[in-house]
Amino acid sequence: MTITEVTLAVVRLDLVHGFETSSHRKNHLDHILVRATATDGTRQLVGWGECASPSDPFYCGETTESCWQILGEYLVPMLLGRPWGSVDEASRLTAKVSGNHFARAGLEMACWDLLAQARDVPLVDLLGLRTADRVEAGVSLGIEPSIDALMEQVARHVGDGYRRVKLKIRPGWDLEPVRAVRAAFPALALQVDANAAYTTAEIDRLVALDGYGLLMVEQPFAADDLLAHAALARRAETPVCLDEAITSVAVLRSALALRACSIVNVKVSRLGGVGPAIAVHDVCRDAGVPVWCGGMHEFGVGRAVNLAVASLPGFTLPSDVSGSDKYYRADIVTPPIRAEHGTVAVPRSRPGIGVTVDETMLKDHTLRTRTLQD
Ligand code: OSB
Ligand code: MG
Repeated sequence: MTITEVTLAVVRLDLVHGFETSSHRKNHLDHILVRATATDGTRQLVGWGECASPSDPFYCGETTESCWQILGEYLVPMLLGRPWGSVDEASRLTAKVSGNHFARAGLEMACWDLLAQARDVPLVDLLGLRTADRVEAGVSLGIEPSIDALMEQVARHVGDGYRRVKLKIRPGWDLEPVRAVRAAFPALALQVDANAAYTTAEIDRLVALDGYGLLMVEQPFAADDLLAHAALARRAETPVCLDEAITSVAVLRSALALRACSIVNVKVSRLGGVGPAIAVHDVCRDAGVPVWCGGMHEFGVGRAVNLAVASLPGFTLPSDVSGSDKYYRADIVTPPIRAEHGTVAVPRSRPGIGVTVDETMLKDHTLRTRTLQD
């Protein structure tokens, strides 16, 4: 397989409902779609990937702009015109680029799409023999202006059949919303995500979440503070899950050795692609650590890839893989990705990522493009 041309497109979709985390509120997303043309023997193939970086450097250091630059100036030129036989091999061609996982993931996904098309199978069939056909879907709900507004969101999504609700928290928006949601939904599978908003001085607030029957508390402290998470894990009954902290298998091994978490959020974008996400899944599985698939409000391309990854057997907890309609009025892929009775089907309507990019939708929402050729 040799990639001969790559077009990068910054695509903007408005969210149907603004989303606020501990760091900021957003109303639209600018993701970079990666369209890679390749030759495989006598066939010409087109593969798609998605760089789901937030626009601002608050979740991690990357931004849409940094991804645009790293893809255009480094990752794509390093891959263009160079033959590869596996995605691992393709990734080694760009291994000199350190960090920049969101940028890397966008291109790596396109390689998986190409490889699966070359083999004439849906991506999920390349990933393992024991994959599931449907993935248990949870929903991630942002911070709202009031408890009433939050309760309305929770009720709507529970009514839609989602199997688990995750609430974004921050110091001051934590015990009160959890208490209110738990009181109204005593049996709901509920968890919280702080996006690194707490300091160890506030550890008592987090310990106070014990008693609300939460599935987990996700990434309360800074991404690099494994010891703070280990301290919480020792004190609290609520299981600690890591998201931002887990950027590689090496960090994962350190986190597990330090007992900093007992659950891991596997996020394809954060880890730099499907390959590293599978590697994290495998280590967790061997260690008996349950995982679930996190998201970055991906458009249909990234969402389809997340679903394939989330079908692996270690994903025993509900994932952040909601239907596209939770986020956008219309998505850029067909068939649309939908949750039914709290599960989402792993796409397999075509070889590769299993969904087709709607080129008209894409064009209508594209802000700018750049094409690079061998
Ligand atoms: O921490 O998981 C997170 C969205 C943007 C940035 C960070 C996170 C999230 C989510 C959304 O929780 C999950 C989804 O895609 O539904
Ligand atoms: Mg998170």
